[in-house]
Amino acid sequence: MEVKVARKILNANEIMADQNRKFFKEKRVFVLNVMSSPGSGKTTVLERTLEILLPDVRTAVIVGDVCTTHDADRLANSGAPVLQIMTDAFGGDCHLAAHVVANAVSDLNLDNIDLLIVENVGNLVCPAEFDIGEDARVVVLSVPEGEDKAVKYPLMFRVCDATLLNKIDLLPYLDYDRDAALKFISQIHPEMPIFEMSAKTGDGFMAWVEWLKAQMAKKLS
Ligand SMILES: Nc1nc2c(ncn2[C@@H]2O[C@H](COP(=O)(O)OP(=O)(O)O)[C@@H](O)[C@H]2O)c(=O)[nH]1
Ligand SMILES: [Mg+2]
Ligand SMILES: [Zn+2]
Repeated sequence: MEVKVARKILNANEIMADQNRKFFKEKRVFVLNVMSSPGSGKTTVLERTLEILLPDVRTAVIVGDVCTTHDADRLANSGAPVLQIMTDAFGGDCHLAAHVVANAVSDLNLDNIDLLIVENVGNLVCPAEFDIGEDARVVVLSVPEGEDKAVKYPLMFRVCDATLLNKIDLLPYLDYDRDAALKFISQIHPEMPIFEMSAKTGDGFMAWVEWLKAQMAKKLS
């Protein structure tokens, strides 16, 4: 019974996600879904990414958290239009569903936007199951989380198009086996690009932003 209900919810989500995708295509907006566990550095990575992208790439951001507007406040400093979704209004969901994104998007003017970034709720499990109508998905994995998260949360790494391996500035302070981490990620998703970076120092950001721009060019050209 529970399985049937879960399947129904996911099917309804698929239909809504397809509608979102159609709408984004009409608006010629590329949508990036950014996922990770809490604290791996999504907001910090996005702050730095926006610094590089703006003003050339006209970007808007939707941020999902259970509570608070902390992340929207941080990202709004970039000057980009930012909208915070607080999922406690939707029963405290630990992911963004397609209809929640559709609702938020109706409050944004996408006419002059090329890129819509969605910072998902911090969680390595169910955000991977909910298509929101995005064009690309990335997972931020930070070094202090350990080497083996890709094999512990394989769906997340399977559905993503790239891994942003963040906080490499901390490597000298940790017993982190970089080769093992890269191997685990490749085991789950062979050939997936892995960008090793530090949102603190800015290391590795150019390669990541070039990749993102190339994905956008594929859709929007
Ligand atoms: N040392 C270091 N700290 C980072 C880096 N990126 C983010 N942080 C810190 O990690 C904490 C969580 O970052 P945040 O961006 O809020 O993570 P989010 O919950 O995934 O959005 C903050 O204290 C950040 O300053 C990084 O590359 N290196
Ligand atoms: Mg955040
Ligand atoms: Zn959830």
